[in-house]
Amino acid sequence: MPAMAPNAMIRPVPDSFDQALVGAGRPTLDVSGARAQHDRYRAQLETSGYQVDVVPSDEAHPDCVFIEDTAVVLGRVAVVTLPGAVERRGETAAVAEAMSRYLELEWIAAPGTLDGGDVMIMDRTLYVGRSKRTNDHGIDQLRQIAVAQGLDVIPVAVHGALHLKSAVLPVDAETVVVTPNAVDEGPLDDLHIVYETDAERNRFSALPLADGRVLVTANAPGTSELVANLGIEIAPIDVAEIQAADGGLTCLSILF
Ligand code: CIR
Repeated sequence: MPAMAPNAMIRPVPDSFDQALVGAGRPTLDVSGARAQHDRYRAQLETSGYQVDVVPSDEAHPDCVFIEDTAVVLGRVAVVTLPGAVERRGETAAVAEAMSRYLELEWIAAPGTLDGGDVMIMDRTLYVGRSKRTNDHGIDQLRQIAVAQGLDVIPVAVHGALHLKSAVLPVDAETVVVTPNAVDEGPLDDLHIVYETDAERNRFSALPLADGRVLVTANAPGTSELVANLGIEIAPIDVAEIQAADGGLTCLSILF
């Protein structure tokens, strides 16, 4: 029997994207630019071998393109999150319905909050950011689901970034690129760390693709070169309009 293609679930950029949440100030967000960049991101997923599944976007939720935050896939289970930002809680229902066609569902419930951008899976370990969006109740609920599958959960305090994966990006099975002074690095002891350069602070993001290449943000060439020096084939992509709304490369898809 031929192997099944891995799945990538994405959500298109809504017209309301210019109202997306941003941490600092109110930058002008370019909806059509973000959409063009998202189209190229989708093309990269498809070229690399992902079967791409599109959840319709939702004008009532300007941040819905950041689908990663709404569900975490652990084996045959999709854990539907309770996003830390109240404005984003209505994003989960459509993703849960789409996920239910493939996987069993579990749910994070109040008072727990969890954003998928805080969950980094390395082999059998889940590193989970304790951040503005993810609290200890959310981490405990995720731990219960993870432990049932033989997975470990290690909390990581995030103090200088929106999510754990805003500042800690896996590029291979044991290497992460880390933004200095953004998270408590103690829990990352078992991993090989490469540091984002100071000149490119908060610009580097990465997503390992299905064909072994690693998608990297085009506006962080120096840090990307450090990754390439590890023998990793990098594929730069410009997602500056997505980054303007505090997003990176992981947040635009759920891979399973
Ligand atoms: C937010 O503030 O929730 C969005 N504007 C950005 C979310 C980015 N998500 C992610 O990196 N996982």
